[in-house]
Amino acid sequence: NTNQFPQPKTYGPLGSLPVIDKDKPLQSFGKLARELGPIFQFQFPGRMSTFVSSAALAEEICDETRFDKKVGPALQKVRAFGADGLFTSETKEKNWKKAHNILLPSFSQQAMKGYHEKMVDLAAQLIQKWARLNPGDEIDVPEDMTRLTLDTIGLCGFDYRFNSFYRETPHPFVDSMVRALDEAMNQTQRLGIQDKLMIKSKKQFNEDIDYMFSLVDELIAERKQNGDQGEDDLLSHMLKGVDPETGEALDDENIRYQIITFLIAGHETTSGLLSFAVYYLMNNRDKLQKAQHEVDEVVGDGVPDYKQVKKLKYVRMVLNESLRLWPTAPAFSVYAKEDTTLIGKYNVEKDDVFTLLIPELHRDPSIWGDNAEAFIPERFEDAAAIPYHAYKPFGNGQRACIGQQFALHEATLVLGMVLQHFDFIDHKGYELDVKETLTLKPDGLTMRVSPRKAAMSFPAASQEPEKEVVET
Ligand code: FDE
Repeated sequence: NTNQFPQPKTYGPLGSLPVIDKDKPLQSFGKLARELGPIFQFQFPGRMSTFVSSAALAEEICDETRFDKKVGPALQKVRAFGADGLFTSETKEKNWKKAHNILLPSFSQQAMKGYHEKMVDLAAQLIQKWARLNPGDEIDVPEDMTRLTLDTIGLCGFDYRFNSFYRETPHPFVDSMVRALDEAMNQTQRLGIQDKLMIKSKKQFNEDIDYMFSLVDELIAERKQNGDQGEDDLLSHMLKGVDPETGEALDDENIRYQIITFLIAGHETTSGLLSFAVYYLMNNRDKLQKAQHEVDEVVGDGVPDYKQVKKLKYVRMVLNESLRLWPTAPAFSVYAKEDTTLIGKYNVEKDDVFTLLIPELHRDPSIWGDNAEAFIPERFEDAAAIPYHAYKPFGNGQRACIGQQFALHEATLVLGMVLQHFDFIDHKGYELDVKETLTLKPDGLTMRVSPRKAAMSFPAASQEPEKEVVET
C-alpha cells in the first residue's frame, strides 16, 4: 500500500526526519500538508505514517464503523505511566469500556454544577494574584494558567490541593509528569540504538514514574482508609461506581492510571486553550471589548454562578475559535478495522493507520474560507451550521474527550472572570511562537494587566491553603 500518496524527500535510514523541526514536529507536518496536499505519507526510521488534513478525509476516518482509535507510538510510550487509563488504552481493552461507563456521569453537564464552586475557588486565586501585582509587573500567562488548571483538576478530581499559586516553582508531581511526558516524546523520535544509550534519561524516567505512582496511590489509600466523608469528586465516583453493563467496579491500580490520565489530559490542554484565548483577545481589541461587555451584562460585579457561565455565549465562542486555530491536543490517529477506501479514491488495507492534523483541518478553505487564519469568534454564532467533521478539537466519537464539558466550563468561568477584572496590555509586542510538547501553547507569552474594577468582590477571596504543603 505504498507510493499511493505524495511523500517528502527521504535520507537513507533517517527517512524524512531531516525535513522536520524536531522541536515543532506538528507544525512541520502542517507545513508539509500545505505543500503536498490533504493526504501524504511520511517515512520515519523504520515505519511509514499517513497524515490527512481535509474535512472530506476527516469525515471518512471519523466513521467509527470502519475506523477505531490507534494508540500510536507516542501514546505507547505514555502507557508507561498511563497504562490502560482512558486516554492510552485500546478500545478493545476491558478497562476502556468499563471506565468509560463508570466515568461518563462524572463528566456530564449535571456533574459540572458540583464542580462549579471548586472551580471558582481556584479562579479566585488567579484573580487575586493578578490584582495584587504592581503596574509594571509582567504575567507569564501559560505558567499561571497551568497553575490554575492543574489545581482545578486536582481539587475537582480528588480533593487534593497542589497549591500552585503558593509556589514559585511547580509542584514536584508536575516536574515528574512534564519530564516523563517529554522523555516519552523523545523516545519516539530517537533511533533504536540511540535510545538504548540513554541510560540516564531512562533512570530519571523510572524515578519520575515511581514518584507519580506513590503520590497517587497514597491519595487512593488515604481516601479508602478515611471512608466516605461525602466527597463528590472523580475519585469518590471511581471508588463507588459500578459499570451498569457488567456490574463491575474499577480496581485500585486502574484508578491510579485514571487519576494520572486526568492530570495529564486535563491540565496542559486547558491551560493552553486559556493562554491562546488571552493571546487572541490581547491582539483583537474589538473582540476583547465585546467579550467584556457580555461579562458585564451577564455577571455584573459578582462571582459568576453556574447558570451565568452557561450564558457567556460570546466568551464560549472566543474559546471555540481559539481551539479552531490552535487545538491544544493537535492530532489523533485511527486504524482501519477492515479493507476499505477513502473518498472512493484511495485503497485502504485493514490496520492501515491515519493521523489527522487538526490545525490543518481547522483551516480547510472549503469550510473556513480564505480568511481561515483570522480570529473571528462570530464563526461560531450558529454552531449547528459548522459541518460536524470540520471541527475536531476534542477528537471523535466514543474516543472523544470525556473532559470536554469540564474543560469548557472551567475555561469559560476563568476567562469570564479575567475579563471582568482586567484589561490586557501587550507590553512587549509579543509575536506568536507555538511550543509543542504533547500539547500546544504560546511560548513566552507575557502581558501586563490593568484593573477594570476596584478590589475583589467575592467571598472566596482570602482562602488560605487548607492542607499543609509538603515539599518532597
Ligand atoms: C481525549 C481527548 C482527545 C482524543 C484523543 C485521541 O483520540 O487520541 C482529544 C482530541 C482531547 N481530549 C482534547 C482536549 C482538549 C482539551 C482542552 C481537553 N481535551 C481537556 C480535557 C480535560 C480532561 C479531564 C480531559 N480532557 C480528559 C480526556 C480523556 C480521559 C480522554 C480519553 C477519552 C477516551 O475514552 O479515549 C481525552 N480527554 Fe481531553
